[in-house]
Amino acid sequence: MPVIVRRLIFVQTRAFEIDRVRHRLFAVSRFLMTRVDLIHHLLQIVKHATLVAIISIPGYPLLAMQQTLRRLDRDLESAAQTAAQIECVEVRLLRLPLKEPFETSFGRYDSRLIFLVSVKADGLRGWGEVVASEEPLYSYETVGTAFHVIRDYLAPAVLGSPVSSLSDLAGRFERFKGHNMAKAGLELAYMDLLAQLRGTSLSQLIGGTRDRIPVGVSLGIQASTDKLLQQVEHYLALGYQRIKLKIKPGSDIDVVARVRRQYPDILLSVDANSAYTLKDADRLKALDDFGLLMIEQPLEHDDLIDHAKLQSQLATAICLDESITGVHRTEQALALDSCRIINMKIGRVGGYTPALAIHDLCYSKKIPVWCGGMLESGIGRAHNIALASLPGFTLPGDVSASSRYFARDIIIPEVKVDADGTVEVRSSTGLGFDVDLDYVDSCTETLERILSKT
Ligand code: OSB
Ligand code: MG
Repeated sequence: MPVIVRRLIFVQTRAFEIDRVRHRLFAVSRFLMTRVDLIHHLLQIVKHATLVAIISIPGYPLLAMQQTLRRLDRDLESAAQTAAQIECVEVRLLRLPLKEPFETSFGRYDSRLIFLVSVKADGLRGWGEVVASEEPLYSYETVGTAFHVIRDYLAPAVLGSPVSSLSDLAGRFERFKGHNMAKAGLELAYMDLLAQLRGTSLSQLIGGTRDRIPVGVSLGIQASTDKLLQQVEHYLALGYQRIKLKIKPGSDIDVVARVRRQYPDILLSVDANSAYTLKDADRLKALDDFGLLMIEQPLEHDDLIDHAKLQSQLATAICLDESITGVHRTEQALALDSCRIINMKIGRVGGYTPALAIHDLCYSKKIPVWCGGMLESGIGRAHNIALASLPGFTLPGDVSASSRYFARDIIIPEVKVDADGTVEVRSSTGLGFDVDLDYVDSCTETLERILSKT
C-alpha cells in the first residue's frame, strides 16, 4: 500500500478514535456534572482517606493537616451548595398569538397557550416549559392534565427535601407513569436552576459540543400550493437549511412533487403526524421518487410494528416523532428497524434524563437525531437549543427563529437564525437568555404557586 494511503488511513483512524475518546470524556463529565450528589460522596471519601493518611504519617505538621482538612471542607460545602432546596414551584399560562395559523393533519393552531413552570431556590429562579397542547390531538397530554399532574404530584415531590442532582429529581418522578410533558416542564426548570447554581450554561452542563446548531423550518398545510411555494422561497432566502412540509392524505404527493420540481436540490422532508395506515403503503411509496430526507411519523401515534413493515418497503428513511416516548421505546424502534432517524422532543420523552440517554444510544449506533419543536415560546426554545448542541444532533432541527412564530417572544434577546441557517448556542449562565418578566406578567392568564407544606 502506498505510504500516502497508509498515512491517510492512519490519520482517519486516529481522528475517529479521538472523536470517540472525546465523546467518552464528555459522557463521563456530564455524568459527574449531573450527579452532584456523587461528587459529594467522592469528596467525603477523599476526606476520610486523607485523614487516615495524615494520622498514619508520624510527625505530619499539624498546620498542614489543618489546611488540608479546611480545603476539603470548602470543596464539600461548594458541592453541597448545588443541592437545591426548592421553595416554590410556579405554574402559569399565557396565550401568545401566532403570526399565522399552523395547520397539521390533526388540527390547527391559531394561537399558543404557553405553559411555563419556574422553580425558586437561593434567590435564583429556573424556567421550564410544558409543551402540551390544549387538546389531546398530538398526544394524550393536555395543558389541563399537565397542570393537574404538576400541582398534585410532581411539585410536591420536589418541594419536600433538597434536590441533590438531576438523577435525584428523575428518581422522584419515576413512579409516576407517563405524563412526560408535565415531568419535562418541571425538570427543565430545575436544570436551568442547576446550571445557574453551578455558574454554567445549560449546554455546558449537559456536555454540548457545538456553538451553533443547524436549523430548518416546519411549514403547515396551506390553502394552496402556490402559497406554500411562496413560504418555501421565503424561508430558503432566510437561510433555513431544511424545509419540512406537513402532509395528509389528499395533500401530499402533488404538493411534494411541485415543491421538489421547483427546488431539486434542497433538504426536504415531510411530516404526516400519524395521518396514514399501512393500507396507504403504495401512496407513501410514491414519495420515494422525491429524494426526501425522511418521512416523519406516517402511521399511528404509538406504533412501532407497522412502521417497521412500512420501512422495509420504503427507500426513504422513516423518522419517528410521536412514537418515541422514552429510552425503552427507542431501543425497541431501533431493534425493529421501525425508523432510521429520530426526532427528539424533550417534552415528549420526559425531560433531559431520557433525552440524554436516547441521544447517547443513537450516537453510539450512528442513528441521526434532530431536535423537534412544539411551537414553543423562547423558554422551551432555549432548552431545545442547548439540547441540540450535543454531538449526535447531526440534522437541522425544527428550532426556528422567534419571529417565525411570534410578533414578540418572552426572552431577550429573541432567537435569531443567521443567513447560514444556524442558531447560536448561548454560553452565558443557565438558559443563556433573560426572561422578559414584565411581558410574561402582562400576558399571564392563570398563575398558581405551589409551596412546600413544611
Ligand atoms: O409533529 O413536529 C410536529 C408542531 C406542533 C406539534 C407537532 C409538531 C409540530 C411542528 C412544528 O412540526 C415544529 C416547530 O416549528 O416548533
Ligand atoms: Mg412531527
